[in-house]
Amino acid sequence: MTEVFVALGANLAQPQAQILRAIAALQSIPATELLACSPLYSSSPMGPQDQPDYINAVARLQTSLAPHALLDELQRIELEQGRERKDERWGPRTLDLDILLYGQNIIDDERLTIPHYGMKQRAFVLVPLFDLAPQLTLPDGSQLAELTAAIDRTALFRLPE
Ligand code: PH2
Ligand code: MG
Ligand code: MG
Repeated sequence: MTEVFVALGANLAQPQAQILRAIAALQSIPATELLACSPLYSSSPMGPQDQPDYINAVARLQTSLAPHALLDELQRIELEQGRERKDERWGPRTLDLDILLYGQNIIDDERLTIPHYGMKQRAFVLVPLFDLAPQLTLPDGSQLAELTAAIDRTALFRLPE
C-alpha cells in the first residue's frame, strides 16, 4: 500500500456540494482506502479572475493501485461530476482531482507529474495538506511545515465544519 494525497477543487455548480460528493466517491475507488480529509477552504481563483471562488481540500488515501490506475479512477469521478475539458488554462470546473504525492515517488510522463508541479506555490494546496500531515517531507527533501509557514494565505478561508 502506498500513501497518496489528492487535492480537490471545484468552483462551479455548488462547489461545496461537489467537494462533499467527491469525498464520498473517493471511498468507492477499488483497492483504496480514504484515511482522512482536511477541512474545506474557500480560495480566490488562481489564473483568470473572471471565475467564481473555489472550494479546496486535500484527502489522504492509501492504495494498492498503480499511479496511472488511480488517475483513471480520479478522472472517472471528475467525469461523473460533469467535468468538461476546455482549452482555457486554469478555467472554471465542477471538479478537479489532482494527485499531489504518491508515496515518495517521482513520476514525470505525458499523463502524470508527481509531485504535483504547482503544489509548493499554492496556499490552497499547502494549507489543507499541512492540516493532514504537518510532519511531511516532500520527495525533494523540503519540509511541508517550512513551505506552509512561508506561503501567502491572502484570500484563503477555512470553512466552518
Ligand atoms: N485550480 C486551478 C486553477 N485555479 N484556483 C484556486 N483557488 N483553487 C484551485 O483549485 C484552482 C485554481 C486549476 O486546477
Ligand atoms: Mg488542478
Ligand atoms: Mg487536474
